Order: sequence, then C-alpha cells, then structure tokens
Amino acid sequence: MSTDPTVEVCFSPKLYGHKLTDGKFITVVVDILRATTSICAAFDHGVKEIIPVSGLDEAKEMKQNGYFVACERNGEIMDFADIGNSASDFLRDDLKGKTLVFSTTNGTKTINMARDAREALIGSFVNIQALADYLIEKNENVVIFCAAWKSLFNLEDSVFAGALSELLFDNGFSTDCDSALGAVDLWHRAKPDLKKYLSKSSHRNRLKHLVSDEDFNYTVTLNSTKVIPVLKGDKLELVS
Ligand code: 3SL
Repeated sequence: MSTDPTVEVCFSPKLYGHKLTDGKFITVVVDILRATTSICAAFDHGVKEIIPVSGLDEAKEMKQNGYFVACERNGEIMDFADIGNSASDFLRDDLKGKTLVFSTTNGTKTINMARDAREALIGSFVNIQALADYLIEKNENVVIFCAAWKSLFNLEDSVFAGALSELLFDNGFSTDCDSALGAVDLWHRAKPDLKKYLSKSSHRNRLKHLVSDEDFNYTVTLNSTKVIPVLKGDKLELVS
C-alpha cells in the first residue's frame, strides 16, 4: 500500500465538509483575489500578526477596541475600517510590527473554517514555491481549500490549486481526487500567460474598478516572497 502523502482540492467552502482526507492533514487556504495574496503582502512588508475575523460585528467591535482594521464586503471597504483588501493597502510603514484585524467576504471565513487541520497555511501565487517547499518537507497529506466566491467555484483559486498540486505531485505526493487532477489541467491552460487567463475571471471583472493593474500584476507574479502565514490560535503569524 502506498504511503505517499496525498493532495485533495476543495473548490468551495460548501465542499470542505465532504473532503476525503482525514487523520492528520495540513490545509492551505487560498483566496487569490484578494485575501490570501494581501495577507502574504502584509507579512512580507513586516506586519507581525493578523486576526482573521469572520463577522462584521466582531470586526467593528475590534475597531472600537483600538485595533487597526482591514475590512471589505463585496470588494468595497467598510466605512468603519482603516483600509480595504488590496495588497497595496498593506504596504505602509506604520503597520510594521503591528497586529491587524482582517475581515473579508470569503477569505477570512474560509481561514476560520480550516481550524480542523493540524496546520492552516495561507497560499497565493506570491509565496507558492516557499509553501510547496514547506509542504514537501512536512510530507503530510494536504487539502487545498479554495475560498471561492460566495460558495461558487472560481477560476483564480482553482488555477492556483492546480499549480500547487503539480509542485507536490512532482515531489512524491499522490491523489485519488479528480478535483486535484482537473485543477492541474486548468493550471496548464493558464500557465503560459497567467495574467491574461485570469483577466477573464468573474471576480477580476467584478473588481475592475477597485483593483489597480499594479495590484493585479502583483497577484499574478510568482514567488515574490518566502513568507508562510499560519493560523495559531486566533491569529495568523509566520511559520517558525
Ligand atoms: O472574499 C474575499 O475574501 C475577498 O478577498 C474578496 S475581494 O477581493 O475583496 O472582493
């Protein structure tokens, strides 16, 4: 019997409860546009910790308690928040060494759903190789958990799931999950021009008036950072 570690992809939070992987596993949460890309940007720029909050009331209360809050719903910054959810929002020197609160439409809820994993890590194209190296070293089963859009399949998270699955398959991981195989096929379609491929995605078009081309370029550029955020208790911090 093969003892290779396995890869499974969940295309939506609605599917996470049905995953086949059990026992000890690591979950990689992915919300390419924009939560997990922005979390990587924040850590890369020196933020110390991020508290991912699912509900708006909680985010508002934490703002009243003095926290710096990043918060959007349907892409739009909330009126009580300090900043929204673009990677460039986090590139401020006054955030270095700080603890932030972060609440988004899909991403932060998905992070909080991943608490059943032995480790919940944050994935994006900007940290994909560092993440793959970490997972290869750990040699444990992996679930790639797409935040999707309001439970519906999205292209950008699924293409990323394929890219990460392929890096793991090339290093001894196996799968009996068609979603991982399908995601790899999607990645092969997207890989020659990732920006062009993801430009047709519904969320890129939904966000067109909110997300600059510069932010989108950052999102589709691989390996600009080696940060690997991990959920520890109620906070995201860097893996040690
Ligand atoms: O859903 C999320 O977590 C967001 O990243 C959505 S948005 O890109 O801010 O619209």
